[in-house]
Amino acid sequence: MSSMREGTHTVIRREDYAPPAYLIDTVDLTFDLDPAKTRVLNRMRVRRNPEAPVQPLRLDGEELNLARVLVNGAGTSFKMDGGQLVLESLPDGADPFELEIFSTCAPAKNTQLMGLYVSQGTFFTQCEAEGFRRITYFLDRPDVMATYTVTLRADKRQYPVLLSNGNLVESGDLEAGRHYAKWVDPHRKPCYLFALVAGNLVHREQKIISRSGTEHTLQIYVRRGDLDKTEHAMNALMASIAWDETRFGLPLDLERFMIVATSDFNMGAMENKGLNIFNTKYVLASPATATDTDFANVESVVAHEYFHNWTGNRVTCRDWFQLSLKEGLTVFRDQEFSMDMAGSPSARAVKRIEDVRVLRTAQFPEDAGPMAHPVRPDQYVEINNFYTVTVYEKGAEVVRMMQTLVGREGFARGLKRYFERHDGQAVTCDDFAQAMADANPDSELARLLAEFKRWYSQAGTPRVHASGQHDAATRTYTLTLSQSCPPTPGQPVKEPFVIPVTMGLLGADGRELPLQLEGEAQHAGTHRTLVLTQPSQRFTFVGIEQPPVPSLLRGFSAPVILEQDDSDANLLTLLAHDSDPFNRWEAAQRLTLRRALAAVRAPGPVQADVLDTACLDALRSVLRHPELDAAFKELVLTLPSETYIAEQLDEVEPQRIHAVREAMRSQLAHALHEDWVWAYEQHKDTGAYRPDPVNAGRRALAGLALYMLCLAARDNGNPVWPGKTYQRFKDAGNMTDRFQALQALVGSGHALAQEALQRFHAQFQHDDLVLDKWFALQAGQPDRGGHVLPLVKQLMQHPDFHLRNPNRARSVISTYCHSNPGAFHRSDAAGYVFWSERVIEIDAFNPQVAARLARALDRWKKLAEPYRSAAREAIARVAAHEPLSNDVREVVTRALA
Ligand code: 0A1
Ligand code: ZN
Repeated sequence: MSSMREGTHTVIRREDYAPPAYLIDTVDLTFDLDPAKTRVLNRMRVRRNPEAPVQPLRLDGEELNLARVLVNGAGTSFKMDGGQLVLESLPDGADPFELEIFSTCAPAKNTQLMGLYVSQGTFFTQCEAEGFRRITYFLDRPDVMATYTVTLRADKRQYPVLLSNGNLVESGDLEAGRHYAKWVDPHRKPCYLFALVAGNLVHREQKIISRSGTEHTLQIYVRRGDLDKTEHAMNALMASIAWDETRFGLPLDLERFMIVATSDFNMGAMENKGLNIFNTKYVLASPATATDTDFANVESVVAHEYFHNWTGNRVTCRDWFQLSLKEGLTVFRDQEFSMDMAGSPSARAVKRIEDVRVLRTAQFPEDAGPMAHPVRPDQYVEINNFYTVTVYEKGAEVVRMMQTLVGREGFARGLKRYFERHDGQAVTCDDFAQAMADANPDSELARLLAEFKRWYSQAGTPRVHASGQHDAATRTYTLTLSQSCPPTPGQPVKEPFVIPVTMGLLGADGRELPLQLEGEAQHAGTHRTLVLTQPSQRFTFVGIEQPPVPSLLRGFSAPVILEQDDSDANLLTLLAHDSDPFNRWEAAQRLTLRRALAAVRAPGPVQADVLDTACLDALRSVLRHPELDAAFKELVLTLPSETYIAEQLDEVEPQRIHAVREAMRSQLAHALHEDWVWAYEQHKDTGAYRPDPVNAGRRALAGLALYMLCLAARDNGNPVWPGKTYQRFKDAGNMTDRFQALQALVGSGHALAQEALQRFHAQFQHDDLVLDKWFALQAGQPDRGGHVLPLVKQLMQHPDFHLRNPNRARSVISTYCHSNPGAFHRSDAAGYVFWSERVIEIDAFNPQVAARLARALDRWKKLAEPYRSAAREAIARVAAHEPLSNDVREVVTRALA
């Protein structure tokens, strides 16, 4: 099968790392681009690595046709071993030699989208993690760094634009209507950062002068017709460049920085040196076609890829186990950038809440399931399976905790030290942590470095149990914090973690109390960070007259589950008064979660009144609050997701959770009806479209209000709000308002939804990214009597559905399997059967996309019967299928273990 790896599913282990036997100093590549058969001439200067024992040179290759191998211009003997090209008789000694390899590949047949492939008539590459070996034979590992010269030759009419990393040094015409371009990248790089693009593209260009006075050219390449959707990405790029210089002193090190968009891409985007390649989803945005969320995503992904230019490219990973070295750090940097761009403290908090929501709904389940792995994994079968929320988002939390322990300035100092030491090198997570600690020798991080690094080596989400005791006689409050961490695959026992717990104490009136620990000469303000290092620790605060209300883990200062059985009264105080907006939001989440869990666990049918008056009143007062921002209100008024509720339970009955959450939503819709009307009227007009946090927040709240009003109308049969919603849908001046109105109609199952969906399709049928939303909205809608699965099957028959396009496949299939638990977990098992069929079908041409879909049943062991047995059967069916990629096999094997 062409899409299968040639090797078997060997386990790669971190402890087996050995330096490369050879080093490659320069690479000179010449491409004769042809979709059916591209010729690649690869001339390398190679030498033995003095640090490694003498051994044969083994070059990685995959799906290549080898034509010629020359050493110093002469033919040489070689053998093939499991896809590798093995050269045994190479010149002795330390002198470099010239190795020339000529091979061909077939980009048009490359459906995996790894290596060199064709999308809509344009050539693209994707080399991370191990795609370069699908272009030429090479030492495909990140610790082999070389300088690249690349010549591209292609038909001039079909491929007028020829791009690669670095600077264009030469270009011109060739015979037979062909032309060429020669690019030189002055920076040494690992091959996973190689890129080329050839096609008929147009571009937006911007010249900028950096702080040091050098000029740079920024370009964004897209298909003709998309140019008017690139302004936002260009602004984001300029803002990212300015931010990295200001906050960390890191300048752009290239004369030319290019972004190219493709609609066929497995992931979000890729940080190839000087030539980032993006999924169109994260480049293109216009008010008419993109929502506020899309605008925010474009900004943060552009920033993320740009920040990799230092964290990832200038300093890269020694091996793929160190992936979080670049990813955790770069996610942290893009999160900080977005917060700094957001401006106000409240807008910063909104961003933080959104990030924590992702962590808790995606990473926590991963850390508790069969694919759990440390931020720095110890082993893998297929590295593509480890581009995970653990490596990315939990990795970012680990970096954030370092910043908490050394302070913002200390962190900038640590990053500076890291680049002074390691610029141009391929290093490890240990090297990063060491630089941070060494630059902050008096910090808690330096003192506790070895223990802190358990965050890199131990998987699983720690639980922190908090209990407090007030002593009126001594006027003290003793807070006991205990930690534990459940076993994860291969790690039955855990050592204690270093957990920074940022906190405050509130009086019953909501005022913040001064925090003075026993033995301290004076108080340290009203907000401080306790550092937990032991299984259990006590902290005694003095001068506390009354039992206080603890506000713990402010800003979500550590990626842990906080177990705190404080009273509803305490939560209501925090919701009303906490100076930390994160914990204010968290108080509302805990209040509603508590009620949801009680209703799920209660015997008998789900009752309509899951939320009590106190809870509804508290939510109402947030909604009506004169000072709080709309964006924050929207987050508080959004109930915990079904996935998050499920995670709190030992045994999951997905249909009951769905029913409880729907009951809560409907209660909110009715009990707060007048308030929703008010909220909608107050926030519905945001004037000329601007995607800033204030305006986006107003739209988000208006959108939620509209949804609630349509939900209420569904129950009372009043046509007024659906009618108004349809009108708003038709008249909307931007995609956010339009799509929210459409969501409200579809989500409430109103008859007008069909008309609106048809109209929307007719209006946007030529815009792929908008059509993705149209598909996803339908596949993700609340289930009514099992109607979603047949609809999903029908959507797959739609002429606009293309299984081979990852965005489109995800918009229907992943939305259904990953994001619509109420519709996916059917008691007749049809959802799981559908899932298994799609995993197998997609695996035959794109293992990466299939393996991600395969993760939808990760948490099957938690399911109640009959779901559990049906899920196991479906997974076993996938596991038994032949052939199966290493990617999917690793996921299903671990799930069944
Ligand atoms: N390094 C990229 C993510 C990425 C990884 C693998 C890919 O292969 C299809 C593509 C992109 C990032 O963090 O943005
Ligand atoms: Zn990244």
